[in-house]
Amino acid sequence: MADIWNWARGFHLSMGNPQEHPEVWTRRYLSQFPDFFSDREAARTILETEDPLIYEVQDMLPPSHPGDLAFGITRLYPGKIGKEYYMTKGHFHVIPDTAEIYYCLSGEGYLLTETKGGEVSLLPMKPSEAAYSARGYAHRCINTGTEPLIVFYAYRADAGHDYATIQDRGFHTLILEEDGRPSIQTNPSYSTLK
Ligand code: PAN
Ligand code: ZN
Repeated sequence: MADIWNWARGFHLSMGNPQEHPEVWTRRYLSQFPDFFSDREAARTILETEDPLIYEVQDMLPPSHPGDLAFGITRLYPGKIGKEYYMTKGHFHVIPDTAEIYYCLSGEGYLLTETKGGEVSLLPMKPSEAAYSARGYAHRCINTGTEPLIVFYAYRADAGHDYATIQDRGFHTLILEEDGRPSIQTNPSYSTLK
């Protein structure tokens, strides 16, 4: 990585523009995680004709030192797979006892957070609002608006990401569009998704 990221001495940078520091951007297309959506049939049908970009992440991932902070920007596009709004994969941290802070820059949606025991905290996100994902909680961004949902986040650098648990079990809660607005529903496949 370029010299700008001096984790030992500090640094500053301009953020959020994919043209700057393109090497730290990761893009997630539907074909990379179709099974995370509840309506897999709808995902498959879309993939027959296109592979939409669902979100992109600028992750300033430092070398894994517990005293460092990983941080970045997530840009989650608007759209739906079936009735389910575009969302990030979502994950637990490998070190479960690590929280994360999100700050909404633009757009609207939710930070869905929940424990392995299925305890849910659904946190709204609008510009200038922060959402705190407590330690032990998995987290996922959901865009319920018509513009990109853009958030800044920061967490302990060595926390690590566990996607497999979410891939296997799903989240307890789904946000689906019903009658043109977001509706909070229990995931009928929770725990049984394979
Ligand atoms: C965030 C997320 C980011 C993308 O940086 O990694 O929003 O979501 P997924 O990692 O679920 O694809 C974070 O929570 N880091 O720990
Ligand atoms: Zn996280």
